[in-house]
Amino acid sequence: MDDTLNIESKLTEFSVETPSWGYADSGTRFGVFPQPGRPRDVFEKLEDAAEVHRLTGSAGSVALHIPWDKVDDYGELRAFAEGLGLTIGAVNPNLFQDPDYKLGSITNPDPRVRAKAVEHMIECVEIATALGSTAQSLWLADGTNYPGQDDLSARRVRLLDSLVQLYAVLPQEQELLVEYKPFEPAFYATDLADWGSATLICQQLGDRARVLIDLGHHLHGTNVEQIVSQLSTVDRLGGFHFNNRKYADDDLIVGSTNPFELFLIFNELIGSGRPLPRLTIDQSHNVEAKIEAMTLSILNLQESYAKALLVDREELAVRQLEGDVLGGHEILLDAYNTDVRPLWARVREAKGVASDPIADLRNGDYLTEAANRRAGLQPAGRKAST
Ligand code: RM4
Ligand code: MN
Ligand code: MN
Repeated sequence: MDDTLNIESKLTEFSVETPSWGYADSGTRFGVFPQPGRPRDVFEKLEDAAEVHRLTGSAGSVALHIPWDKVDDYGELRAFAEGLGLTIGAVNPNLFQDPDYKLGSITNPDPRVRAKAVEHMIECVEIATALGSTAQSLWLADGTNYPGQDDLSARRVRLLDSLVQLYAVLPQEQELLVEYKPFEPAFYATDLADWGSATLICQQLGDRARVLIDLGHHLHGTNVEQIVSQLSTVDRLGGFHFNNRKYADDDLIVGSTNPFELFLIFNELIGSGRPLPRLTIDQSHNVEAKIEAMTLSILNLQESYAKALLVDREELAVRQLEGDVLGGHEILLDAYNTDVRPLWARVREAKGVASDPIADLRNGDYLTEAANRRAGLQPAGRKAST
């Protein structure tokens, strides 16, 4: 077991990216329920992210989605973020909303559409460079709905060919994170459906291509912590999209449905002996209060991480070697059942942030002031991006 000081210094360093899209209005297929004070552009999303960071001390970086967060002047955006004490995290190209992408983006049978998609990915590399970001994070909606709709092998060739073009222009300081998802929006064959497919592609691309695990992107029963272990062993684990689900890609607050899985994931991350990969939240808050949802997500991540740091790894190894089936399991339960909230309150206080972030948010003025400031449709004096 790490000693207390060592654990506290690890907690102090703990850092998670929050997603710009998790602050904005979002909804289901059936409706969108606008919330008072919701940010109207990326600048206001950054303001909300800064509030979450002020409360938790672990959320100093914000992932962006392009074109949702497109602006005319990225120098201005970067300076604005830095002024709030934030950095820009991974840049996510959006390859799923343009009508041209109806039959896929970089695997589309039409070479014109593929070229357009590659061009957008390259544009995102340039945007990341201007913003000081160090990652492209790629999720493809590409796939087919019916057997025979397209040639599976031809789509695989197009996928690699397009990504090779992207990887060729990726600056040294940027990495490529490749996300997978078994279904939705494609319901027969998704082009990057699982961690194996994503790993093969990364291995064909190069060392800076790594797999990103989204907790909502597995079929039921999948052992996600074992995927962590597999990918860590071959140094292909690039990062996480944290959220929680009960059914499919529900994008609910991380740790809300299956906190034990979250703990086991951190247990594998720490057990791998490697530095933590890029940790990002990927949630969309439809009925819950967005800033509170994000704050609670960070707190749940903080607590899972602390519990996993408490695992007595030496004793665990002894019991595993002895073949003590439940002895090892009980070591994990000991750590999981520890109340780490006082520990985190101490760490946050030492960092000068809130010891009780949710109470601080609820009792503070930020939410009311944001609702007052953001009553209109368009932020005053700021031009909408083109
Ligand atoms: C997808 C996937 C991507 C995210 C989009 C909005 O399901 O998780 O990471 O960018 O949703
Ligand atoms: Mn995701
Ligand atoms: Mn998702």
